Amino acid sequence: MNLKPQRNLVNIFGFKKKISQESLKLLEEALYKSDVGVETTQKIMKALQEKMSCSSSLSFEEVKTIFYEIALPKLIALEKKAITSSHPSVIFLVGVNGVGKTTTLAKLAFLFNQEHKKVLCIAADTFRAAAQEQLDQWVQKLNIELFLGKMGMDPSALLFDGMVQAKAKGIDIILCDTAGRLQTKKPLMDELKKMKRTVQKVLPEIAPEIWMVIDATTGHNVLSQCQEFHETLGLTGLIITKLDSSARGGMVLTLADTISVPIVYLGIGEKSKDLIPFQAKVFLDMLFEKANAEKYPQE
Ligand SMILES: Nc1nc2c(ncn2[C@@H]2O[C@H](COP(=O)(O)OP(=O)(O)OP(=O)(O)O)[C@@H](O)[C@H]2O)c(=O)[nH]1
Ligand SMILES: [Mg+2]
Repeated sequence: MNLKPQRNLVNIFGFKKKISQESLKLLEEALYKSDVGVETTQKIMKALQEKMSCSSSLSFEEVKTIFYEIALPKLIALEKKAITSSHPSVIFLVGVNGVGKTTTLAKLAFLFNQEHKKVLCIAADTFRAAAQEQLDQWVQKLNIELFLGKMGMDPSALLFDGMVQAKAKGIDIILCDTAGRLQTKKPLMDELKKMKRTVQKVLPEIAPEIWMVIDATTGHNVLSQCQEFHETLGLTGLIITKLDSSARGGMVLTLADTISVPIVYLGIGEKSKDLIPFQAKVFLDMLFEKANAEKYPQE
């Protein structure tokens, strides 16, 4: 069998041929290369070895069954109902640069708007030129309310004013965009802490949701990024984006091995409808069947 190390599980398991003892090593390599974590990979390899001690080769279905047995419980543990019953819900999207925060914010606004919730987006990325216009373009297209401020202003000050307005208008869901930042830049991380405290100044009874947006193509750096953001802010959810373009979904299993923050949504494209709630079984099916992506809503 010609099993080249591949970058995604679709390609690893996309073959329908038998797996022999010799090809197991290649399979292990391929799992690592597609960012499946060490712990999960070793468990899978051990289970495959045990199974193989009884027969000289394994079918695709047998390998898939073992993978599901090991990965599914881990992923089910990461499922969470996205929105709590608090009113209003305040959701921050945080993360490093360019992962898809603003796009995901627009997708969430679209989703909640469709559920007939009153949504306000707060454009609190006052750092990157054009960040506010980017969000403005999205919300105009979707006909959703936006609170804007001046470039360069303190994002907490902008947030405070936006929160006061949201409270006065009886908004159900407040979505707050933030500027991308590296987890190693302490002053910028402190700025996010300050923003979190600002929510409690206006709505003392509300614990904001802090969702970290992660680009599926990030690779191993994702762990240190996630851990730092989690330590600083107490993340309450993760959103994995760009699963359509990379299919490196194995990194979700690495996350499951090391961090117990639930995954709330998956980004599967650049359009407003390309956001799906995280469901463990659906996600694993997506990894195994390329065609499955077509089953999900597209514009
Ligand atoms: N293919 C694909 N592209 C995405 C997805 N989500 C976001 N993008 C693209 O990723 C790029 C960056 O998205 P932004 O939303 O600007 O990312 P950001 O995190 O807000 O960036 P900064 O504010 O600069 O930190 C854009 O070209 C988006 O269209 C996704 O799920 N799939
Ligand atoms: Mg942005």
